[in-house]
Parts: sequence; structure tokens; C-alpha cells
Amino acid sequence: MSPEEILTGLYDETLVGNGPKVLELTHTGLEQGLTPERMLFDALIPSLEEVGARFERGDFFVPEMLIAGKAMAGALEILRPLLAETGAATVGTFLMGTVKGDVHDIGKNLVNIMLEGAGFHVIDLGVQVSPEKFVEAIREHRPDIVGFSAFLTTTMPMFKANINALNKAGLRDQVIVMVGGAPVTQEYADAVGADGYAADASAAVKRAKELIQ
Ligand code: B1M
Repeated sequence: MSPEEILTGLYDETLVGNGPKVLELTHTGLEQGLTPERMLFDALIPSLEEVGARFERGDFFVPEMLIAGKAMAGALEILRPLLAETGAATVGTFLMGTVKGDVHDIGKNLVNIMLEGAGFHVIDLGVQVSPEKFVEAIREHRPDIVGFSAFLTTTMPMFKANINALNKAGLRDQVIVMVGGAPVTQEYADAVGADGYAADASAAVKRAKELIQ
């Protein structure tokens, strides 16, 4: 198979949620010398974008979105050790979670992997993380940065709720707050009082490094 055929295959099979085939193609891609970045940015992520577009048009429903997401997550697990490979010394601790009410985690996991690759020690609280759980984890782990991910317009307001909880617990000035996720903008991040925002995983690493200096 040529690299182009592998990338087209990854795109098409993710779109239809064929997990086993996506795993097979990811392995084949690596064997053929395709980089994890190329497979991610030229096939897997664009495919999920198309899934989202079809969902918006009413051509796809939640089950299709779910199996496509699972197929992508499987590939990400194979690529994780390669993307997170680092010789760098630990630059800081990053506590991360998807906000309460939101179950999306692929984008958050990708940010985590890239942060690990850049030398951050990442503590992932998972999805549906309540303000109380963030507060408790900040007290326990004393991270340099706490990151909130939200992927729905209906869960973005949890950023403010989380920041209010940090204020109430007297922790706001002890930790840098970063926010992100598909519907989030710099303006929204500023409005809720976050210290940093990034649109994607590479930008998140860049911003985190700037904020920690
Ligand atoms: Co959902 N979903 N979903 N979904 N889903 C979206 C997000 C949506 C945009 C689709 C659409 O309509 N086009 C839409 C949200 C619309 C909106 O609010 N504006 C949507 C909806 C509506 C829903 C439901 C409400 C559907 C329903 O039930 N009727 C429901 C909500 C469930 C809930 O959370 N309560 C739902 C459910 C699901 C599934 C469970 C089926 C599945 C999630 C699987 C999973 O994550 N484990 C799913 C999926 C797969 C999607 C799409 C298709 C793909 C998401 C994804 O993984 N993208 C998505 C459409 C889309 O994004 N185009 C969609 C790839 C990923 C690499 O990108 O997530 O943007 P992204 O992450 C980026 C950046 O956002 C950024 O970096 C990441 C990597 O580059 N980033 C940060 C993320 N976190 C960051 C933190 C930072 C900085 C940057 O600092 C801390």
C-alpha cells in the first residue's frame, strides 16, 4: 500500500467507525514509515471533522459519532507512546480534565499526549470532572497549570464555575488556568478569567510553556 492509500484508508475507515481496520492501517502506516503526526493531522482528525459535519447535517447520528470516535481513540493509543516520547526533563505539572456534563475526551487526550511529549508531567482527571474534584486534585497535586476542556457550548460555562470554585477555595492565585476545546475562543477564555487558551494540541503546548516561564 502507498502512503496515500494508507491515509485515505484511515480517513474512510474512521468515518465508518471500523475500529479493527483503523488499528491495522495505523500499524501498516508505521511500518511503511508514515509519521504519527501525518496520520493524525492528514487523516484521523479530518475524518472526525467530517463526522461532525455529517452529524450537523443530520446524515449521521450519535451511534455513528460514537463508533468513529472509538476508532480514532484506538489509533491514538497506538500512536501515544511515539508522540509522547521525550528526552526532555520535566518542565512542570499539568492537571487536566473535561468539565462536568461533557464526555468528549479524544481532544483532551491528544493535548495530554503532546504535553507529555514536551516534558510536562500530566495528571488526567478524565471526563465529567466537577469543580469540587478539580479543587480537591489541585490541593493534592499542587500542579503548575490546571487545564479545563469543554467541547459543547452548553458545558463551556463550567469554566467560570470551576474558576469560582478555585477562588472560593483560595487556590486561584496558586495555579495557572488554561482552557480549550472545539467551541472555545480567546474572547471566551478572557471573559471567564482564564490565564491561557489554545485552539489545538500543538498551540496548547506552546501556550503552556509560555505561561510557566
Ligand atoms: Co459530540 N459533539 N456530542 N460526541 N462530537 C461535537 C463536539 C459537535 C461539534 C458535533 C457537531 O455538531 N458538529 C457537537 C457540539 C456542538 C456544540 O455544542 N457547539 C457535539 C454534540 C452536539 C454532541 C452531543 C450533545 C450529541 C447528542 O447526544 N445529541 C453529545 C454530548 C455528550 C456529552 O458530552 N454530554 C455528543 C457525544 C459524542 C460522542 C460520545 C458520541 C463522541 C465522543 C467520543 C469521545 O470523545 N470519547 C462525539 C464525537 C466523536 C464528536 C466529534 C464528531 C469529534 C470530536 C473529536 O474528538 N474531535 C465532534 C465534532 C468535531 O469536533 N468536529 C463532536 C477531534 C479532536 C482531536 O478535536 O475535540 O476539537 P477536538 O480537540 C482539539 C481542540 O479542541 C483542542 O486541542 C484538541 C486537539 O487538537 N483542545 C484544547 C481540547 N481541549 C483543550 C484544552 C486546552 C487547549 C486546547 O487547554 C486546557
